[in-house]
Amino acid sequence: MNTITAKRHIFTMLDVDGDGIISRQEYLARPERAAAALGRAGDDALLSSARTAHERVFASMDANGDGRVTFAEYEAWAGERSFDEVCRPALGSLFDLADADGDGRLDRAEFTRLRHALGNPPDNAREAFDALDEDGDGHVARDAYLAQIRSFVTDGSSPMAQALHTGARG
Ligand SMILES: [Ca+2]
Ligand SMILES: [Ca+2]
Ligand SMILES: [Ca+2]
Repeated sequence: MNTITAKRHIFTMLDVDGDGIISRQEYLARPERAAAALGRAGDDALLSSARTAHERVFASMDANGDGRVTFAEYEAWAGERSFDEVCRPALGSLFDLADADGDGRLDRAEFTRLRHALGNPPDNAREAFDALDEDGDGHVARDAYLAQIRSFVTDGSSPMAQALHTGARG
């Protein structure tokens, strides 16, 4: 998969209503939806961090500040630098919401709940987990998880790109 295809997949996943725009509301609903599905209360400290991280991502993506991110804006923005500076904390914050026992790793149940919370199809959850759990110990570490998403976002080359919970398929 090339970079533009990977970006297109991610953009489509974030444009929940399919109108060709990632609205501020659509994007900021992600941590809320994840927290609700993962049983986190509205005043959970991890949810506060997730909200802040997502606000930062949206402000960074929305180059002209009109509250709407077009594909042109997204495409120009997405890359290694934006991933490391603003995406990584947001994705990490979702990981932390899902890490129920706080050990810095997701087991299969935690991982599956996170995917579900972010609206990914359940059919390939097993394959996705197996691909990420490279040493087969039943856990996916935070760094490994974020590194896989980074490689997909920045060069489209993650070995299990279609199964990552970025929602990308194909
Ligand atoms: Ca939309
Ligand atoms: Ca905009
Ligand atoms: Ca855990």
